[in-house]
Amino acid sequence: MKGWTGNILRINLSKRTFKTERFSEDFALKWIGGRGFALKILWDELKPGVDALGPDNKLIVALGPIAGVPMPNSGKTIVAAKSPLTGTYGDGNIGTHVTIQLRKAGYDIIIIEGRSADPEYVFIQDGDVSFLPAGEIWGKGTYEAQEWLEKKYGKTAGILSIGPAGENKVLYAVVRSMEGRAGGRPGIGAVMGSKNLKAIVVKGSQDIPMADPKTMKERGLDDLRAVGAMNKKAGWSVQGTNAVLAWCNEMAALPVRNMRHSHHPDAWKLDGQRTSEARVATYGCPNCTMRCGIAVLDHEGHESELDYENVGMLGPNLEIFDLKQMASLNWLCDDLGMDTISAGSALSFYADAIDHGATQGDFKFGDAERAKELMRLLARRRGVGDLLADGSLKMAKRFGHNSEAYAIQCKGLDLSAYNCKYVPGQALAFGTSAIGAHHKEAWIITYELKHSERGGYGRDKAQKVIELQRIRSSIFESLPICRFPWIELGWDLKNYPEYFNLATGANWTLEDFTNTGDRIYALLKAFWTREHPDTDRTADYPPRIYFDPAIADQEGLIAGKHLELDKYDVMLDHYYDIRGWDRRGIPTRRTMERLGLAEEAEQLAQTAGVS
Ligand code: PTT
Ligand code: SF4
Repeated sequence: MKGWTGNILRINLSKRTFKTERFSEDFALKWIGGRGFALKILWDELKPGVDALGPDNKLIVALGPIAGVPMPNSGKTIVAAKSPLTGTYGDGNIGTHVTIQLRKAGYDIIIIEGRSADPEYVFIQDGDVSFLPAGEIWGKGTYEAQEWLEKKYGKTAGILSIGPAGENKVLYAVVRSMEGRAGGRPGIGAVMGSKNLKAIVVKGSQDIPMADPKTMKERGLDDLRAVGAMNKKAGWSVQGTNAVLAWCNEMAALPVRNMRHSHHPDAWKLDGQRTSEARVATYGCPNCTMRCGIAVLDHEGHESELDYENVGMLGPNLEIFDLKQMASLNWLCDDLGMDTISAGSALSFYADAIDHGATQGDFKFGDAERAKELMRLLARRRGVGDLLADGSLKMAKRFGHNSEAYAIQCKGLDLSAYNCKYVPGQALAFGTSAIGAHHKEAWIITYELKHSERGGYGRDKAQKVIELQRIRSSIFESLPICRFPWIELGWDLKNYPEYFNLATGANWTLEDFTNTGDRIYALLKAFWTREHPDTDRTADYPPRIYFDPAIADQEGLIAGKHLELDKYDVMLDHYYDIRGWDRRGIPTRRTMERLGLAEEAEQLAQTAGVS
């Protein structure tokens, strides 16, 4: 086998043991790496219904054949587990030196089982693992933890750590790396915390295996330079991801006031021009010549790295338009180690629920100081923070009073910062995302608003969502590799099979990837179904409030408009039809068999009673 190391490092924290296992070439070719590997391992090794925060859940760190090789944007790692937020497979894609160091240590996958008796971190060096006390950094923020570990192991050591939110099992706690990076929105940081694991540190000294290392190196270095030059020319690096904020506001797709509104006259105060003017530093992932993380100084003087999702969810969504205050909320999320999107959504839902009499409390939209206090409380599950730490859907279930309708989530995961109350294709992308509402599965909104009829529910939109889910699940989440050269610069998709072939010696085309993407998506939905046997098509609906005429804007671009359920249902049927899933949204046995998932179809039938 070339390209992959073929090695899995299995660590058991309860027993303080580790061993190296091999995976087969068949497994590698069927699942590629990253998400594909993590999904198949969790499907095989987790008992249905396992407690996501119990010792029997497993934390997976997964890479693939071009992860860490010298080529553009190859510094990404997948962190995955059964999610405590959604109760199904969850993952995140994080830029980190772990990508390079783990491959150099001779592994493509780490499986972490059990639970340490006391707070610990693990240090992996080539084939060896040490279990070390984390008492000195337990309870500390991720910036301090990273610094402490960097002092011991050096700046280029691979480090993944959690903050107090992960330690206290906030259901949307993330994993952090390299000060600016965060991954694992569906609570992968909480799973790490439930294992009493503060950090994973990796160092390796071997060569990354490649079928054609000479061509890989020459082409990789040329392309790194070329992508850097394209980036400069495109001007994208000036504003980074936050360039999209002004566009969302203009198109009435901005999250404002728990997504009740879609445009705000003060939004310009937080747009890409303002954040780039305030830039004091730039962060990035390894092997990247695009470095997109723009940092500004927050209200307390910290460097806070802003991306569009963070600005959207902590700014207009909470009606906070002071750049420094919004940046403080962002810095807190990073330091405490929790997802900015779900934290913003939990706070906006709370303010909305108070407004609508579903609960009582002292938090209002626009109150930045109280928002900061609430964040500190929730990361430690103190007082009302204990409630907020469970996320908007679980809060709504406790509040009742029909508040579930305005918990802005799908399958338990809160929507990223695109208000799609009148963007049906993006609503379908969020609804059908098998890990919950994450735009990384299918970011159709720009295509939809530029190239098709706004408010249309045609089969073409279902087709486009599937096309994007295929590409993203197989190429970007499973190789895994950053998607920005493709998305932002139009770097040709064909580059990815070509690099894959240089690494593995295979002869794959884009079609081989998209077929694998269908297999991955079917197993993702089967995973959801196995964990939620009473599932039906409503699991693939966007937040109910989008169908309510009462939230239609009074004026502006989409005045009087909202999603229509009967039309959404027709579009969803198109989606199921193209995928070969039944009308409840479950992959049929025939489809699963066609995708090489006969065994998994049988297991699904036995555990979830579907046929
Ligand atoms: C990602 C999600 C995103 S997507 C953003 S901003 W974005 C938020 N970032 C957070 C953050 O920061 N701190 C924090 N405490 N919580 C955060 N939650 C949100 O998490 C990120 C970039 C970005 S910035 C994007 S779009 C792209 N995402 C990619 C992806 O998903 N797949 C892929 N193959 N390539 C991608 N490239 C880009 O990576 P999750 P990162 Mg991320 C600080 O983790 O769970 O997938 O959620 O990892 O290394 O920070 O890079 O406008
Ligand atoms: Fe990381 Fe941004 Fe570079 Fe992607 S473009 S690899 S997210 S720094």
